[in-house]
Amino acid sequence: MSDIPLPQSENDPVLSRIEVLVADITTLNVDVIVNAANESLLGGSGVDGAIHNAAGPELLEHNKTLDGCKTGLAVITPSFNLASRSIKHIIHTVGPIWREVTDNPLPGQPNVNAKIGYTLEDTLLASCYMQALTLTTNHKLETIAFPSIATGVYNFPKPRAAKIAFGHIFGYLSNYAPNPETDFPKKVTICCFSQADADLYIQTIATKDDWM
Ligand code: AR6
Repeated sequence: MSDIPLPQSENDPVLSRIEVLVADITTLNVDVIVNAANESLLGGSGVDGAIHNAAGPELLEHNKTLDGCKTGLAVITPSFNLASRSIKHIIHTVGPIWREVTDNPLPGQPNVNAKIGYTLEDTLLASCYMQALTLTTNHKLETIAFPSIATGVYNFPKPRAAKIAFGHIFGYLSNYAPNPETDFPKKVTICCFSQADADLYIQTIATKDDWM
């Protein structure tokens, strides 16, 4: 695992609460980790498989009692075997499957998303981050780690996903949890699974004033 210093983080009180790591998310020392799940919540490959393996079969049994989770929404569960580390909870969220051409989400009406320059997938991915952060606030959890949701099996373009992820994490902390003494979460980890992904986030953050 490598801890990567962010550009300008010393001078920016919000940026100093965001870190980028290269790691297996199940090994982190945080209160809650986010799972990039599918709508069944019954496990899969990628980070979902790693989290189910590490949490153990009780997680699957628990999730069978839930009614799944729609794309863009999030649910919180116990962490089962991961509690032996510091991880107390898992937030399962379902990222959008990337499609090159997005259908109009409201047939017969103007496609508002397309007109203002973002796709339905962008909105749904943003919602994953906002929902997970809101659960973290409501459950008073201090530290949360995100994988790069939807950028594996679901094929969301990585540079686009990095902007959405960082932009919404930064925006959420700035607007909804500005005081780390009293607000939750206090710290957000972006957990990458390769150095190349981490480099992309560092670049995205370094150029944030150009695109945010
Ligand atoms: N720790 C951190 N990040 C990881 C890990 C790990 N252990 N393993 C993979 N990644 P993906 P998606 C990264 O495919 O695109 C599953 O089958 C990976 O490199 O896990 O949202 C679900 O059940 C990538 O950057 O999730 C769904 O069916 C990121 O995690 C579907 O895949 C997300 O890749 C969800 O697809």
